[in-house]
Amino acid sequence: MNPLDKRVNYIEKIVPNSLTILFSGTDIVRSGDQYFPFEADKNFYYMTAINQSNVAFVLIKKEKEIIEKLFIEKNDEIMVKWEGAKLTKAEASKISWINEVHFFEEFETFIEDYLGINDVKTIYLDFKEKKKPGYTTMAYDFQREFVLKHKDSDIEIKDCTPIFQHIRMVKASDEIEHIKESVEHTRNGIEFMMANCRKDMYEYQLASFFAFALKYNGDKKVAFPTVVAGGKNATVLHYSKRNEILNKKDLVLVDVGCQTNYYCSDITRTFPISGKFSKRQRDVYEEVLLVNNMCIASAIKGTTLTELNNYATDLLIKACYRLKLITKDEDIKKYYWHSVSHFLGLDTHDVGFRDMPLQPGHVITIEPGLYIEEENIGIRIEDDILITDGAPINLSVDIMKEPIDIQNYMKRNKNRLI
Ligand SMILES: [Mn+2]
Repeated sequence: MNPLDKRVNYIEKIVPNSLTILFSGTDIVRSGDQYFPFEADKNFYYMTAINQSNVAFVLIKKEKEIIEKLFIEKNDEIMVKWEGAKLTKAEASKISWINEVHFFEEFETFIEDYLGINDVKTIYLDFKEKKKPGYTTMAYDFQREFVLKHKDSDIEIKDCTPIFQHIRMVKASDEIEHIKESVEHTRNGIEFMMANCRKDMYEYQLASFFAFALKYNGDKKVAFPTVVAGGKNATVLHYSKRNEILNKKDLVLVDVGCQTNYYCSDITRTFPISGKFSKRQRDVYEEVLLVNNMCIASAIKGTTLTELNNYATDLLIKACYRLKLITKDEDIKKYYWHSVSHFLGLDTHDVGFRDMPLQPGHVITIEPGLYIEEENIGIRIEDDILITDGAPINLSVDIMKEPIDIQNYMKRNKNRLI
């Protein structure tokens, strides 16, 4: 689906005689003359497919006409020699399917002139979240200046964030392809870790195999900080220290994701550092795997994430009785306390509503876990699932999770180090 078709969904949801103004965002200083790698605001990217800083997109909805304009930065001759060229007008137009591309320096004049001669009732800005002290974005800056300049204006400023939360939930076929590609890179990285996992290795060393696989196979980025947690470290959900030694008696939990064309994957696998599960580890693992598979099968049209989590919790309670971990239902909180699912897309924790019935095109994770600190066991198994009209499709079906497959794979690769 080209960006033009994505904009159609948005246009249907806004009122006529309105202006929508979206900004890609600014470069953020890391330190000195260094900047963090730039990543465009995801709603802006969704609408324009452009990933460049200091770009504004203006969408005008009249009663019977739509006008779209993009405002990009001019190339500076000196900066081109240092950093390379920014998009030209023609390039920006080709990527975004927006015919009218101007330079950013014309943006303010254009808006003022347009408001001067047209009867605009509403301006949509993307505020994202409640303003925190000291936090600002180009949308907030625009609002502040607008209010100063137009004190007596009866134009209503509306937040378009909720509209994006709705339209981004349903993925088009190209978005699903990007997620699949991202999952494939993650599969490759996880297998690379399984093949090269050795006792007494540091967690960060195991993590480096994932980073290597992503970089080597197409310079891909991680979707979020890689979690590699041995033994009881796996009972910390977003454990990010990665500075402990992997003990041969323990399991290691890897929660990893890749970003491809700005679409994320988010996968968790847990495997034995020695290559072989102990009896107890395997018993707990099989219980989590059962819940993983049952929740995937239940991720059907019409259900909600809240319902899926209630279902997962019920199943995990039963599992904990079988594992002799609990004597009453409430004690499950000691061993499972997160949620079994979130939406996935341009963001790892993508926009969406937990109590809205799932529809075909939604992509969610299924990630039950059990965390038994007193036994140094933390297990989570996470897959990425596409909701359809029929049975759900497990996009990460090729990433092994059966204990026998993991053990055989690690055995076959026992000589691999890289
Ligand atoms: Mn997740």
